[in-house]
Amino acid sequence: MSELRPLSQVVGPRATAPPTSLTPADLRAVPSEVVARLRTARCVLTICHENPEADALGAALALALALEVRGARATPVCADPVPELYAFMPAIERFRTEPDPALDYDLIAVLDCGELERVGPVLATDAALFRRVPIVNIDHHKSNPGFGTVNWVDPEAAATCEMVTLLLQVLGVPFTAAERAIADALMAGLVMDTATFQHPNTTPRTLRVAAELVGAGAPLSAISRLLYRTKPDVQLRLFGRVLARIESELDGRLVWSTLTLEDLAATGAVPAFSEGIIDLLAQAKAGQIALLFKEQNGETRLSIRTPDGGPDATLLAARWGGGGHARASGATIRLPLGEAIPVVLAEARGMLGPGESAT
Ligand SMILES: [Mn+2]
Repeated sequence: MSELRPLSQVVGPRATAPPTSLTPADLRAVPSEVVARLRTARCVLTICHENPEADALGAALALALALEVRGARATPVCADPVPELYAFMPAIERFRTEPDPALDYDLIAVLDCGELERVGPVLATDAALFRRVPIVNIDHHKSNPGFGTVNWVDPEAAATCEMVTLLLQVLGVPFTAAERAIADALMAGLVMDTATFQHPNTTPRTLRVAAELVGAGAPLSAISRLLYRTKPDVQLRLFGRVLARIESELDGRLVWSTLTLEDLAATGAVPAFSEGIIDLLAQAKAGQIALLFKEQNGETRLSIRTPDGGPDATLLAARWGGGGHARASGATIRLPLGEAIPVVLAEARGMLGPGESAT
């Protein structure tokens, strides 16, 4: 059984907290109004965005389980069914695609949603609920407009699960509670949004939060393998074909490869299996621009990666109406593969300049 601390030990900002690697400043970052709302709520809908990934699911699930540990009722909801990839998360079966009509919610916690519409169709099907019940908005997307009754938006947080971990510490819910389902859910979100602490969004606080969860028994290594280093054989064969065909020029500063419909047919791969190939191309040592051209029924999908200090990938993607981030962008080019490649390569060469003399 899990060792639950008695609720009498539930800590407030000025109470004596249990031993933790989290700092007082980490815990002060949790707005007191967020804590107050969650302390007093009796029946909470915890909802994340549609097309969910581990950070969204982990945050909504961990918060629901923690509220139950505190004696409240809670329903984790995601408008879409949970993808099979996340079946390893304990208690993931608790997710519903709609609020429980039998419950009378007095609080809605919206998690990892850059805007309220991200909760999906449930916003329309349960419009009255969303109008009537106060919303606590907990999110780390910079663009979040603060749609909640109470808002906690922290773009410095690597994951919404980082924020929820801090919140649960303040609420005094042990991370070992719910037979460790809370710790595992939060760790899955951290691993997902940081690519196992490799993305530059990882801060000292992210690592302190992770230390707390590993200390509670969350299987960091196993979760990382499940989320990032496990692939169907068919997908590995697809990667092999695309990687075998890598080309480069300008002393290796421009690298690219292609993925054709024939590659999918020959390996039996589905288009989603191309996920991750561009990140392997981006491992080319001298690469300043890595490109993957994917054939798509008369059009070409372009993926772009550039290293820290390299060209702005959004500038290249913008030529065809695409976008993304400075280090990772994409665009759809309304040309067949064979015509798109020379056009894009010419633009990319222009961004890189003429070889050794370039700065
Ligand atoms: Mn997230």
